[in-house]
Amino acid sequence: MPQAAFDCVIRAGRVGTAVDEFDADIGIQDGTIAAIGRDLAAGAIEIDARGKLVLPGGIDAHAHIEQLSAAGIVNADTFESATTAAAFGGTTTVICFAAQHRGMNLMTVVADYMALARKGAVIDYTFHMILTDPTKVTLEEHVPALVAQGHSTLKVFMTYDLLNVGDEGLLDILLAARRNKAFVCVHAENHGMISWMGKKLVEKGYTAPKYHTVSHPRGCEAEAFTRLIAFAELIDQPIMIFHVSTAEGVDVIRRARGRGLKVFAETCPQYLFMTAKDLDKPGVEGAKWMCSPPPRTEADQEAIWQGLALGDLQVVSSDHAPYAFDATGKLSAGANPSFKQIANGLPGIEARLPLLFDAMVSKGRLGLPKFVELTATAPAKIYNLHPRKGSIAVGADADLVIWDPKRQVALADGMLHDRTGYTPYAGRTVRGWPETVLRRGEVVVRADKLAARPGSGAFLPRTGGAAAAPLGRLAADMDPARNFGARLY
Ligand code: DUC
Ligand code: ZN
Ligand code: ZN
Repeated sequence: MPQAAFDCVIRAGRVGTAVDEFDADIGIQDGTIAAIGRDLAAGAIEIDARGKLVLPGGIDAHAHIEQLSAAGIVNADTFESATTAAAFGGTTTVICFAAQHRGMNLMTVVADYMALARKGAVIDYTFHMILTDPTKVTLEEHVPALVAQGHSTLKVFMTYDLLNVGDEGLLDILLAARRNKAFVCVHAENHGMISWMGKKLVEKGYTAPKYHTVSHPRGCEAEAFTRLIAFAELIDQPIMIFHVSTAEGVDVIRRARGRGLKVFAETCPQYLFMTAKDLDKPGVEGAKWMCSPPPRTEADQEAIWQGLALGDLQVVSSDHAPYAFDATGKLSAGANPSFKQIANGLPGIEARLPLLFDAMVSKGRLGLPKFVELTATAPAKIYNLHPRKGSIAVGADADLVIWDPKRQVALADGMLHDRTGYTPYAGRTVRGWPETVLRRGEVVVRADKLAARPGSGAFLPRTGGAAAAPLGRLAADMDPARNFGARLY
């Protein structure tokens, strides 16, 4: 028997990238793509992809996994369950969080999350480091050491009593990022408005989950974006604004980008497919749709789609933040909590790509190349995982998903692989489903079965890369040539 030319050949699929669509075979050797062409020689494994789409594995750049909240609740998933759910949903790389809480040593925090991922992950992973305690030691010793180990994004909260770093803390973090060539991702909402509205609502007895949406007035997003952008411009530090939910927020970002600033932005399926009305359910049922920022209106959805179309927003991540609808999660404060006592977050790591495929490819909104761009290529480029990840090219990791564009799936509670037991998209039918998933050339999902060992996911060390590089446009107040010689960097 002649020796196979490749470890694996995916044959006769319709290959899709962020720029092209073409019919081809893909030959895989030693975990990477070795050839793309017609009538390739045999593989030891042959996968027939006729009638199917072969797309890059998804990159989910925002997922909370096995993460401890400031209130002491651990989310529902382990690295094994969350990354299994991700793989079933066509995602082969995840960027999750190493979450520092106040008083914690960042070095230890990162080591602990790394150990959890090393043990459980079935897909490849890398981290954003959440900073809630930007002490001198954290910023001047730990951040440089961790960046050198391949942890090159800092994530910051501008809200939450126990997480937000305040204006000066944020400036310190932006400066530390600039010094270390790291990137900064931000949860940007006005803390005072949220806190004040929350108190007023609860005081007057408006405690149901739907009032969570009212407690995050839409203006709190545009205000925080504007302030954050002013800070980033002062420091000359590129930023990523997480989970954009409002039309006004999109507008602020567009104007900043129009001035040439390196402001990147993300949204999530919950802001494209859900509205505040989803939280209007009897009793505390609406808690299942509670996330921060909250879903808004159809007009906001349209504005966000437009922002994606125009490139003002570049990435659609899940913001997977899974809490079960029971005493371990959403109902940890009892059976009838006020919205202020309910953990914020939704499961979404598995449904992200099918929902977007259905909207963008099956129904045609923005089309297949844009689907690939938003869900794989752009996050790979922005987070400096490209060209290893995020596209289909010779030399790239063979992270490939074979989609059945015709398969219709009715989403229902209990059918996905995370451990919340529910999906906020229950009752929705999507067309197009990730059937076979390869991670570095290995089949990890096939015929609705997982074939990957926990811990087989690889850590992806990263530097900040091009997205994190400052513009070199010094603000006058930071420029010794224009600030009477003060050296502040
Ligand atoms: N922000 C997130 O990014 N995820 C979950 C909750 C939150 O507020
Ligand atoms: Zn957030
Ligand atoms: Zn998040």
